Amino acid sequence: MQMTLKHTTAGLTILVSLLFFSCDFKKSDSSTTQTKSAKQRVSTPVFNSDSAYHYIETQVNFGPRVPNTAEHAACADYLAGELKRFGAEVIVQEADLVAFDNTVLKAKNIIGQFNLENPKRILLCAHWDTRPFADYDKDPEKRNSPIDGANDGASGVGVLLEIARQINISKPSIGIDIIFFDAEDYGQPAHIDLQEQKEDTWALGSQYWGKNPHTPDYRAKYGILLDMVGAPDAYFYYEQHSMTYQPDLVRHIWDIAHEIGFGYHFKHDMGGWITDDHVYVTNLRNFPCIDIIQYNPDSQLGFGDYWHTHDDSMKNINKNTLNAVGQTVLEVIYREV
Ligand code: AHN
Ligand code: ZN
Repeated sequence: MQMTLKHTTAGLTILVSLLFFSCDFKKSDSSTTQTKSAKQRVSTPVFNSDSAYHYIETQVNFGPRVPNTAEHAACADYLAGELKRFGAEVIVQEADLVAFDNTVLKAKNIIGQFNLENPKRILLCAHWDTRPFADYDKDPEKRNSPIDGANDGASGVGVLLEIARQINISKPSIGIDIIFFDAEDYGQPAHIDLQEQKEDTWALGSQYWGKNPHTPDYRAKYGILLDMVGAPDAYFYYEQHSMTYQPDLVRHIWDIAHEIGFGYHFKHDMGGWITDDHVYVTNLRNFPCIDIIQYNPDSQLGFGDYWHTHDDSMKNINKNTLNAVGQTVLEVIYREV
């Protein structure tokens, strides 16, 4: 008992001193930046993880957001409404997309544009749909029902809605586009037999947008995709496609995370090759988009054990992780002048 107590006290002391250290660091850093470019640099807002958590919970409360369901339609209206409330110019891009099993998905990519007058832009994105099956659930009877997708889906969107709210309060110098991609998670299950393996069955919404951008010839300086950014003790590694697109950008973002005190979550180490929305954004639109995605080198599938199971519920969401990702992305965009 006593050992545990001592241990905890020591841990707390280290935590408190780290907090002070990172505050000091931030202060001196922003004042240096201000003297260099006093006109343009807007100081970075403080990310509110309670707020992000609320946006995730609201999405989950609609029920699974599987295309062609009433829950999906209701959530689309909510997401577009929130972006409008935060001052974005909103476009809802609708498309009929054919899934691996030939289901026609009534898909909606939800796009919020900020600082439209600025031609220099950064794209922030996440998928908002949820997987129609729980193919990796340990209970075979539950594998055919759709998941809550609290982390896989709602977390990235929740973090980006909080970023949108902050952008509305204090405008960054650069233009920002936020896209919630649909139909990312309707991909062909890996272990269905008697069925030929099809290509490009994941990320249908971003594939459509990549070929039909909301603005002709749309380009950003770079993009950041958030996927599964809310689980407790999540680690983010260098995703391998992202490293082939722009390794300096990946290192820059990870360096900022370390500098502002979130090195615990951002590992300066190689992760997996993950087929996700950023691959289609990069290849179809010709600018680098990198993926911040939870990676678990010890697990067979590469993600958390909750992945594509019914354990991906609100119990799988942690505010410290949301804060680490949200504050890092805010810092990255407010440093752009
Ligand atoms: C595959 O593993 C095929 N896709 C990873 C992207 C993904 C699925 N993200 C969330 N769900
Ligand atoms: Zn998924």
